[in-house]
Amino acid sequence: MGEARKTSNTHRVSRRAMLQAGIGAALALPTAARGKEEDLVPEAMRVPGVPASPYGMPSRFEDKAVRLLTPLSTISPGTGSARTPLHLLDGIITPSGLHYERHHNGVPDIDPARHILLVHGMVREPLEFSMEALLRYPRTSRLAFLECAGNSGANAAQEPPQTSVDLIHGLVSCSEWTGVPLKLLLDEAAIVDGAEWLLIEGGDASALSRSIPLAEAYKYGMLALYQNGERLRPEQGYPVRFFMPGWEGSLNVKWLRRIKLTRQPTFTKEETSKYTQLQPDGVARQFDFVMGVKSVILSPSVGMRLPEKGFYQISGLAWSGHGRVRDVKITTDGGNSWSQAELEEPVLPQCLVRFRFGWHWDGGPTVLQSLATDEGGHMQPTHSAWKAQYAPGQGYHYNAIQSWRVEADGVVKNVHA
Ligand SMILES: Nc1nc2c(c(=O)[nH]1)N[C@H]1C(S)=C(S)[C@@H](COP(=O)(O)O)O[C@H]1N2
Ligand SMILES: [Mo]
Repeated sequence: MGEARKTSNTHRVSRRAMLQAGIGAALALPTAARGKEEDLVPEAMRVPGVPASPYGMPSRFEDKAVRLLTPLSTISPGTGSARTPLHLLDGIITPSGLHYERHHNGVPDIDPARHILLVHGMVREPLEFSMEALLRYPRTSRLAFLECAGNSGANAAQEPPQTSVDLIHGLVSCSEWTGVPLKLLLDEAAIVDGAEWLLIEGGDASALSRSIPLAEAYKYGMLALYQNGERLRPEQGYPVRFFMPGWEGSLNVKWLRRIKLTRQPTFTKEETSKYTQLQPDGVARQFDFVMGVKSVILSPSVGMRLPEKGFYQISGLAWSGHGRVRDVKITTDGGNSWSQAELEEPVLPQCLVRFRFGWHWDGGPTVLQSLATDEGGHMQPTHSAWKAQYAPGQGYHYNAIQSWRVEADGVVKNVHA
């Protein structure tokens, strides 16, 4: 390095800019390039590239950015989940091919030409919608996260898992969803007095079904047909899914087949045997729909190793099912002092928000945490405060502050602080 010459002015400028930005030490190396300019022309400029393709794929050098598969059943191989590799992505949008998956009995292969959506029960006019008909209704779009109620539940364990941030927190993703407002269909079917709930059923082998209060579903529910600009992926519920921004994943019924208006909740298996939260007094919370405020530092995170002391950009995601994230505070000294992270625009309700924070690591052991508050004033609890709300073993709706311990050798560990 000592022999290398600094060859250009721009190089010095960017070094100075980096220093001014607080990075502390520039990471780029002074160029060792010498010789004639044409000798420096890279190989890719000397031969024609490959032609255009019908559907683009990521670079072959990005083959690590894939979903992490976690099958839950050997009897039923389609049952399980696949997590989003959150720490390998940036911004707030999850590419459709990396959206997390959670299937209770595999992904059905549904021909949209034969799929029918039924609206019935307490309506004056029970209706059947072909996909062709549904696609002629007015649509709206919105950016929103989707999160499984079981996301982050691994942290509810006594011993914090030393796996990866993606395996712990990767059951959340964020897309632009486009579809038909539910209220258009309900108005057409004409709701009968006394209807208070909906039963929403999927057309897969698990017939996943959930009860949802009519008032909220009428206001915010969407029949999603498009995701990130293209028709839904089969894994996300093609040809149509129910979408309820900010509400727990399982309510967002995929391969939507039936909406039935009812007086009472139906008490399906997904709201009795699953997706309830047992409390210490033996009473379970049921119909706990909204995903709480949460944040997680993705970089650095468990399993990584900081190569040396110096500048790091702490970066992560925050979200709340209640509305907008108001602020994210960061501590880099185990909670002794807190600073505001920068929230990157757009900051939308029920949407992932990217936060960033510049940090100079002095090389000593420390604990990093992020703490999100939403516009409703909801704040993430500590791990022990979260645990105190529930019976042991209850792992749904885990939204406690995530603590990462940075060891003196730079290794990052998951700790319950
Ligand atoms: N029909 C049907 N809908 C379903 C499921 C399912 O197995 N079948 N899984 C639910 C659960 S538990 C979650 S978390 C989300 C996952 O949606 P995704 O696979 O698009 O991420 O879909 C929900 N909707
Ligand atoms: Mo879920």
